[in-house]
Amino acid sequence: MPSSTGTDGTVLQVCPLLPTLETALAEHHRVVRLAELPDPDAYLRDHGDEVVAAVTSARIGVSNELMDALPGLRAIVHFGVGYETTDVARARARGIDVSNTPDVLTDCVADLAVGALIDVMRRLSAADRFVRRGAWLQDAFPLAAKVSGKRVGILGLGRIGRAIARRLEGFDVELLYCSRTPVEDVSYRRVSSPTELAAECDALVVAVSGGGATQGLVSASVLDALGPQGCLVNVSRGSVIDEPALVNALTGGGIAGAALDVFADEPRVPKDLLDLDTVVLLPHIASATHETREAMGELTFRNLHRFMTEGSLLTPVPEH
Ligand code: NAP
Ligand code: 8YV
Repeated sequence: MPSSTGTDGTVLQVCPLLPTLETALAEHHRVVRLAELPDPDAYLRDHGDEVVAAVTSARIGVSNELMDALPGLRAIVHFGVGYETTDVARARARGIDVSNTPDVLTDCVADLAVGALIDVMRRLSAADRFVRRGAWLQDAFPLAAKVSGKRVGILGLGRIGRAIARRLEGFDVELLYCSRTPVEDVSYRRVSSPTELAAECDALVVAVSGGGATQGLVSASVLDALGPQGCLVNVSRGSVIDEPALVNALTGGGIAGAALDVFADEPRVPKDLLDLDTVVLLPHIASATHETREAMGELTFRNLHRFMTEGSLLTPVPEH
């Protein structure tokens, strides 16, 4: 298997992964599964220097502590497009390459975002609960908000943001966006700040990357600008939204509703949201289809395999 540029060192699997990915990794490489070791600390102490590559999920990443315990580490391969759980600058400073799985999940995340937007505006989940609890026998379900023709703001017009916008064009929606860099080849209007975006739209869809730079980007004042008729959709990361401010806005009628696939402290969801009929709560499932997870697993494997055989990654994360 190893070539002249490759390596036959150990691959550390940091957390449980897709079963088909785990099988492929184990078939082609010497893999140690950290979570299955009786004493992970002892393994890292005695064998940490044998590990050349770590495979992990976007949710778990590689902590600084783990990175430090692997002096021979040369690649970190993420299953998932987000990689804010790994300190990439720190990895780079040590000469460690980092990859993720862009593009292959874009369609599914965008599909879910549009579904979530329609759900929160037309109140589909709430209407389903209404029927199930027998309330329809007593009364008609209250009217909801129209989706087609509305103004939708996309915060973060990257791969996923653009795919969401493309889908919404089919709903004759007026699209606005905010991202640090202007996107040249779209006709959507760019506004200069998340607050301005929220003030100008009926629904705000959050698709920025996570991490320190976007922490709390959707602040209390952004939610205030969205207003009592406005809806929020978040398929990005929970950290992007000031979650206590969001809970206040939702419980106090500051915004009309929210559809949330991600939370600040997953899998824990703020208690106050659990009984709110204006909120759609999803367990981080935007990429969770058979087709997309297999494609993510395949790309993860190809990154790792190429690194082990040729010494380079297929989809390295961009320089910042
Ligand atoms: P991407 O192509 O890198 O897009 C990220 C976008 O965020 C870029 O347009 C970037 O534009 C923008 N951005 C970054 N910082 C910003 C800021 N401070 N203000 C405004 N815009 C900012 O990544 P992607 O593939 O679309 O994925 C986006 C994110 O979706 C991932 O990082 C991940 O967190 C999340 N995600 C979630 C799920 C899920 O299951 N819910 C699945 C996949 C991905 P500028 O740099 O020009 O600002
Ligand atoms: C995954 C994601 O659910 O790709 C991402 O950044 O958030 C999702 O696709 C998850 O992170 C896989 O670990």
